[in-house]
Amino acid sequence: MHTRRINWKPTINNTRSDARALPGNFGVEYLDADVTTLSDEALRQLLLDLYANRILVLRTAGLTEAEYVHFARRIGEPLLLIPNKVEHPEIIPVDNLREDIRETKLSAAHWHSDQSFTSPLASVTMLHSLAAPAAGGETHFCDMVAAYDALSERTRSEIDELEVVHRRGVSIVARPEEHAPPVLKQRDYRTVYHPLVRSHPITGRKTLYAVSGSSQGVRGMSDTDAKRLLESLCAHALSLRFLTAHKHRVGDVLLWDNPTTMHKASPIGQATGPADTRVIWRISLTGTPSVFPECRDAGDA
Ligand SMILES: O=C(O)CCC(=O)C(=O)O
Ligand SMILES: [Fe+2]
Repeated sequence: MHTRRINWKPTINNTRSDARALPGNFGVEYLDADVTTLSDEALRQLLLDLYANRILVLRTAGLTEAEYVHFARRIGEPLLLIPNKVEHPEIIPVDNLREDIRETKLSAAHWHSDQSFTSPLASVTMLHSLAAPAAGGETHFCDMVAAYDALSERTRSEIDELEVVHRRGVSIVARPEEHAPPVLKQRDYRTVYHPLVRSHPITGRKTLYAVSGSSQGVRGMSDTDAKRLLESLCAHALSLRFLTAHKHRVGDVLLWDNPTTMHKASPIGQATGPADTRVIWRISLTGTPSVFPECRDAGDA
């Protein structure tokens, strides 16, 4: 079936008077975002801003669990990764309150794209900040579209058709000190293949995808060659000009587009008081947002 894709816009959208570029290399922020009253048209525009800018920060006065989940469900289908909240299993608490935070501290401190070891992968991930430490706790991002665009034509033609082998665990390009081996469940041993270069399902923009995180090899390539290739693409993508970081403030809802970004958490110690407490509600989504019915058959968003 023919699917239409939305024209990509290269700059931040200024139809909203409260939209402004984030201070780093990329990203956009809405200063006064009432997500509970967004029309479908406003949500389409919000998502186009997200896709064009990779990350979008909504400054809110704070959302209830129900408001947050309702907003998220308009953007995709929540992945029930750790269904430990009885009423709203869509919400994954990310905090530094627990005593044993070694795993929490390191499990997301390596460059990755959420759920790249599964199919479908995560489309948009959202973090709503309830408590923010005075120092540290930023989430770091890498713009994989800009990284792809900056490759030479020759490299692009060499890698355009390659498929990367993904499996949960420590990627062959990871720095072990940044990546604690995850505790694996039976389903995590499954291998999936994702294109190294993907077209974004909504915008059609080409992007490098998840060179770090769960990458274990390249289909049809020796381990040595695959490691060399993925390491060089990773080093390229992690050049300073493609990086930014967001410092969370209470009330922020940070959204990112997993297909076109990698991210990592900053390791943070256990909270000792309000000044260093970090409490975030994470929701990761999959699928195509309902407000883009024309893109429904375009594959993983
Ligand atoms: O805590 C953060 O800043 C990011 C968390 C993260 O990447 C994850 O939970 O997958
Ligand atoms: Fe993540």
